[in-house]
Amino acid sequence: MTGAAGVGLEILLAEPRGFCAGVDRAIEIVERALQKFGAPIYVRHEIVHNTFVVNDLKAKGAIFIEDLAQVPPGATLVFSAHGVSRAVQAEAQARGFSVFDATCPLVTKVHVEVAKLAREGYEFIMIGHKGHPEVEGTMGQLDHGIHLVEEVEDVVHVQPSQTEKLAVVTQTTLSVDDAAAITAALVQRFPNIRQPKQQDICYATQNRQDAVKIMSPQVEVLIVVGSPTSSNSNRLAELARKLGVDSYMVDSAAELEADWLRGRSRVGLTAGASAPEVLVQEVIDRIKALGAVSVRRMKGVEETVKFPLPKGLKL
Ligand code: 0CM
Ligand code: SF4
Repeated sequence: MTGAAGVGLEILLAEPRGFCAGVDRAIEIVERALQKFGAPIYVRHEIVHNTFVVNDLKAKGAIFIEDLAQVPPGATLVFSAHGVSRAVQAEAQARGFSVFDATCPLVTKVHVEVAKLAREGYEFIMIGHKGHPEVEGTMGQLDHGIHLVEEVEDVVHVQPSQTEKLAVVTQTTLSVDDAAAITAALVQRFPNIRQPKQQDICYATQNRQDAVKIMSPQVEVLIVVGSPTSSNSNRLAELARKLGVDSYMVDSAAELEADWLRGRSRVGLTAGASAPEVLVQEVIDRIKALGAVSVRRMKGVEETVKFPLPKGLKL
């Protein structure tokens, strides 16, 4: 015991945390493609937003690119879990790549809804973060007619060409509460706006935020394992802060600072949907080395969602 942390420091472990079904599937697609077709396998964008996962797959022979011009003719290409625009799909086809689509089925569901409602003449307001690959992919399902709002303040400025047939769609990994506030502002401005039957925010995002809400009153600080690029991981740290709890994101155990735990008696620990459990265990070991004496698992909903792999990847 180094004495850095408070006496008798306890770790509370959030449930659920870490990998979701879409991330499991996306990583499995790259691993199977490597096993079946051999290296290199090209992957458009980080397969999921996690440094450890990306480095691990790079070591196994995956090459991550942003621009399809970087992919040689005849190569095997995987689309990331965040999905791609129609233009990217068309370019991959035109260049003749052998494509495996690791887009999470819950993102594809949003794409399908956009295409269906567009055929019925709808225009869209998308709630999401500008520049995020999922937003580019979903907005890129149509040539025009999707307007992005990032916060409540944007709602007064959005200018659809008509308000009779207007629908709202969202990125899957948003803050549930922020998305609800933006949706409420949209409904106030456009009372006819159509909302999805079931929210576009996915079960994994919802469950991990719910777990942080339950945990926050019981801890003095929350550590979130996740990479800086990961939207859903960032939302967990942000949520804890909104609830008055100091919160820090770490990409690996090495980033955890002893000062964060000084004088604390309870630390919460969770992980974004793209952060592997091995990193959580390394963070636990590091907090123990700094003085934690016990780990307690919170009760939480059990996740049983599983998505099938695309055809052509059976080993
Ligand atoms: O969307 P986000 O940035 O949270 O992506 P991620 O790779 O961290 O998490 C999994 C997903 C999706 C879609
Ligand atoms: Fe799919 Fe949600 Fe996981 Fe993203 S976070 S991959 S949308 S299940």
